[in-house]
Amino acid sequence: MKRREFNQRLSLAALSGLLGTRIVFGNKMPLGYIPLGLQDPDPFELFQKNKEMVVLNDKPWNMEAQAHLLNDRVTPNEFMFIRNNGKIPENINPKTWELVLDGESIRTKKTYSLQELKTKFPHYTYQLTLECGGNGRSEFTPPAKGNQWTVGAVSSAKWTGVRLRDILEDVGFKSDTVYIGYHAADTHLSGDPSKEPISRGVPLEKALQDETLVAFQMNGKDIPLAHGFPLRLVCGGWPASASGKWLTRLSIRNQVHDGAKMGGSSYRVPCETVAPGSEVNKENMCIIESMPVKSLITSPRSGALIQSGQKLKINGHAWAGELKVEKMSYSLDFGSTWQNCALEAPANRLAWQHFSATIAFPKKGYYEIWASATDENGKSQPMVLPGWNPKGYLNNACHRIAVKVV
Ligand SMILES: Nc1nc2c(c(=O)[nH]1)N[C@H]1C(S)=C(S)[C@@H](COP(=O)(O)O)O[C@H]1N2
Ligand SMILES: [Mo]
Repeated sequence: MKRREFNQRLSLAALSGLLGTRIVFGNKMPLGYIPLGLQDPDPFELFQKNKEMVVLNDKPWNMEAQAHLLNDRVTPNEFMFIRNNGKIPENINPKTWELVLDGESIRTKKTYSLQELKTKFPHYTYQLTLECGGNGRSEFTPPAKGNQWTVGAVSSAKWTGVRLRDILEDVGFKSDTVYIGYHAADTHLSGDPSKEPISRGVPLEKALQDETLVAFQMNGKDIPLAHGFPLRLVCGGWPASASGKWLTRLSIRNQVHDGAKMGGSSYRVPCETVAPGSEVNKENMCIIESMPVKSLITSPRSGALIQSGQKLKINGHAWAGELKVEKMSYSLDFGSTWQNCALEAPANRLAWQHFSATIAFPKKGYYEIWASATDENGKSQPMVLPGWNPKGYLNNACHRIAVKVV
């Protein structure tokens, strides 16, 4: 056998090993060719995610958790969903990273280095719940386009940074200030440098809240790359699209920010309820602000088998955007009657709240456990589906798990 052939055979075997299956027609593959299946990075390794996370899209990367993965009180990186609209920036250098403050309503335009931000302003740490506006989209009918999130596009990590308010007060803003818009270093999928993948923000009142951070740490470490390293805006309780990752610029606007994905039907819902499938005019679409009341049973996972006569402890989290969750209930009979769960206070404002209950089952058989939270204004979750909207946002239907008592 010629040495060349021998090499190719060897590498074919090695490549098959890496792919986890044999390469059919591998003998026809050009010498030195790397199969596409091995060219894409493994996202679990790349982003240090748990293997049970679910990849919804790779261009751009979108990944969600499953309910049982979100059992921690504070979400660790491995279970945090990733929602990207563009390409993650490359070659990030935190030593030269800058944050520019500009806009029509700024008093003095200013640029801070990352180091300056960290040394000039006091640091604060809050646990902040971030839920994608489209979490739960997969359940809507007629279906809505976009990532088909099930229940796992929500997280509640601890964020450390400086207050956006302190920065805004340092640069000074005029009395006509309406909105703070963010700009970031990620790039548009088209490759067109004049386009931004996303540039949203929040009204001044939200920007001035104690918990609105320009963060440089998540769970006590540098923010992981996929979640906005080295600097990120974090606005807990609002659709997570308001929390700009890879933050490079904040614009103090004298109008509602008009960056990418602020207009049209992006992160907007009909101002008034509409019939499923309706066309809605632009003027009748309102920007999503505080997220609605919602909860998730994170233990046990759906499909659990319970021994007859044994009690089952369930637990999970509940959150209600800017509001507190006041009451948490579960139902064993498809929503006919409800029992109270024990509900803890949040670690701080805008953090989710932990709940638990111990359930005794009357007899053997199939059950569903439905969970419903009620916010401090008395609003509860809808049992099956909330109001339909063109982009499939704000599905806060009761989370349900199946159990069998055997
Ligand atoms: N720069 C930038 N910021 C962004 C995004 C993005 O694509 N680019 N996606 C937004 C959306 S839609 C969501 S839901 C959250 C997701 O945050 P995570 O990936 O850290 O979970 O980031 C928001 N901030
Ligand atoms: Mo999102």
